Amino acid sequence: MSAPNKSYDPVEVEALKPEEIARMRDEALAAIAAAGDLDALHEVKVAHTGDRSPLALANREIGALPPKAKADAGKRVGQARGAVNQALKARQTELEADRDARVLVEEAVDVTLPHDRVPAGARHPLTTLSERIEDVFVAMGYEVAEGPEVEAEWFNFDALNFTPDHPARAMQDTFFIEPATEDPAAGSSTAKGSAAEDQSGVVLRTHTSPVQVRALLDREPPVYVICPGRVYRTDELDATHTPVFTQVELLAIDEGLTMADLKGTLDHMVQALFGEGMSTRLRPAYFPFTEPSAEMDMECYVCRGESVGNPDRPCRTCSSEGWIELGGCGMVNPRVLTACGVDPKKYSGFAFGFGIERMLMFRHNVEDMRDMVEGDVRFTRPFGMEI
Ligand code: FA5
Repeated sequence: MSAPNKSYDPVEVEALKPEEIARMRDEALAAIAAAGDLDALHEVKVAHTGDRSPLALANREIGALPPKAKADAGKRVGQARGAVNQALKARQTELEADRDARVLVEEAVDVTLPHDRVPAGARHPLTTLSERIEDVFVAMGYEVAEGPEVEAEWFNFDALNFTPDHPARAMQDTFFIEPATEDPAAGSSTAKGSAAEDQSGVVLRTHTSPVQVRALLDREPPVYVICPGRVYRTDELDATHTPVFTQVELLAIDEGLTMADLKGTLDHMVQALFGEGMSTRLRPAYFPFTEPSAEMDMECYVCRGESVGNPDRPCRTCSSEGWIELGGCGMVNPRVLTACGVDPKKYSGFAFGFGIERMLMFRHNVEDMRDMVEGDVRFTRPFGMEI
């Protein structure tokens, strides 16, 4: 028996010829270079490196070759496949970089462009409520009057018949900007143009009542004015007090005005603001600038008094008292009229003043006054859009 003929090594397999392998490789490289995006490259990859690709099929032929031819063909196919894979990888990196650069441009956000979701603003409920109150009186012929928040002590106190030692002037209640000049000779005259007026200190007004005085000095009677405005007191900020709050003051001076006119005006106001049939009541009180003076209460607009003595129907708004305290009022003290140069024998009148924050509290069930001053839109938003 003869030994195997090792010199016999046929290489005549068409698909493995060097020029054929080079053609397959070049076709693959050309297709890779021509792939314009990652999807196209994926198709090229499947076509030229997948199981049914020409190079993969050629690779399968190698196993049938004799050793020498197998080694040659294996090397050729291996090199061709290596070149194709390397080109694929390089093109993949290139196309990914292109895609990333394009996405950056296409999906860029221009933060300077105007957008259409700017929330429409609205005014604070304190402003809109005080304007609603003004409107009630403007409709009746009243004029809106204003005065400075930094006020002469004379307007804030003296002209309103506060004695020099009245406790409200004390540093604990009043923010003083400048103290009064001490001159015992000046006394405590409330007369306009007196030495006392000249030596008056300067305060942040503690109420809107000094606007009464300014209105009387600026106008000839009859005078009908409504005066909204910000006032200041040295109160701590808590659930029911704020050192800066809003008052609305009303002053009516004419011939023959009486307490009945005051009562009718108050009733009209609460009916206009809280509904038909509402009424007010007056309780004796003291203010230096009104005589007689009263605290004014309005009927509870929620329970209309039905909660009083009725544990089955408690009312949070009035604490089951049937009445809600509004503020102070009275007939203008003749001494104030005299200080403003108005003849008290000919003219009389009434005034009232109340706090808007407190009214906003009971009108809208606001439990804490601090919410009104903190500027959080979650508080103001439920009041809606009033421009
Ligand atoms: C006055 O200020 C008088 N000028 C009212 C007046 C006018 C009486 C005209 C007679 C004639 P009083 O100090 O009571 O009165 O304040 C009126 C209202 O301001 C109070 O009823 C209350 O609603 C409100 N108020 C007082 N202090 C504060 C505070 N710290 N924070 C919020 N509201 C306040």
